[in-house]
Amino acid sequence: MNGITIALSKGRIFEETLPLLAAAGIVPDENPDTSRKLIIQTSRPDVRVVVVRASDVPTYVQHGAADLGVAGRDVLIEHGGAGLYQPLDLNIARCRMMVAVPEGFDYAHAVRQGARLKVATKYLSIAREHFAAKGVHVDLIKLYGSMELAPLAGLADAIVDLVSTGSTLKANRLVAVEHVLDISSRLIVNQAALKLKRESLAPILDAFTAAVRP
Ligand code: PRT
Ligand code: MG
Repeated sequence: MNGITIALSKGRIFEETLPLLAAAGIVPDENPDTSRKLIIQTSRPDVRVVVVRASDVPTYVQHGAADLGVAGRDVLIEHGGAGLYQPLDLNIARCRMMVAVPEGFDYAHAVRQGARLKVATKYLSIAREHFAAKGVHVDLIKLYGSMELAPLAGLADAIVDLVSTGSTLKANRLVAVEHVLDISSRLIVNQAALKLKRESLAPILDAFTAAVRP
């Protein structure tokens, strides 16, 4: 493949990357939220978009199946970042990773007592490091989604999840009790592609850099 392949996930990352792509003269032919196509051509014959799960974006770029991608800091930390350049924070899809518990659960008290907490999360590495640094004893339970249900169903005492507006926590009578990380999405580049396709990639990287909003 001589052209450029960009890996994006549908939903917020696709939507919020559109203005940056436009700044590089790239307009996708279709929106993955309404189309079922997984390979989307663009206004530039040499550029295509592949639509993958958010957590699969680093894998496509690492292995060179995509030259570029956009992925959340959460996803990148869990992936580990091997084979990736991460040249640019795009400042999009922003949110916070938080520890949350059911309303009425005294988290601070439980921690002071040295209680062993059951914590459900999709983000095992981030959670492990967070609680280790705080000296909090936890048993981590891996989930793939809907973390908010875990404390309500009696699976866990607490969750580690992403929060943006806070309305999901509120709707499930959970409260955030600890900040773990500020999250935004980064541009990622395959390390070999950066050398081999430098001439075609550099203008796109420059356009993205100029279009990032503080
Ligand atoms: O949905 P899928 O399982 O395919 O993958 P995904 O959930 O990882 O994808 P997607 O598109 O939902 O998220 C992609 C990236 O967007 C994440 O990796 C984050 O970096 C970023 N992001 C920003 C968020 C949010 N904001 C966010 N609010 N990702 C998820 N959420 C979820 C959160 O997990 C919780 O369930 O939205 C809910 C909370 O939202 P509020 O507004 O109610 O607080
Ligand atoms: Mg999602």
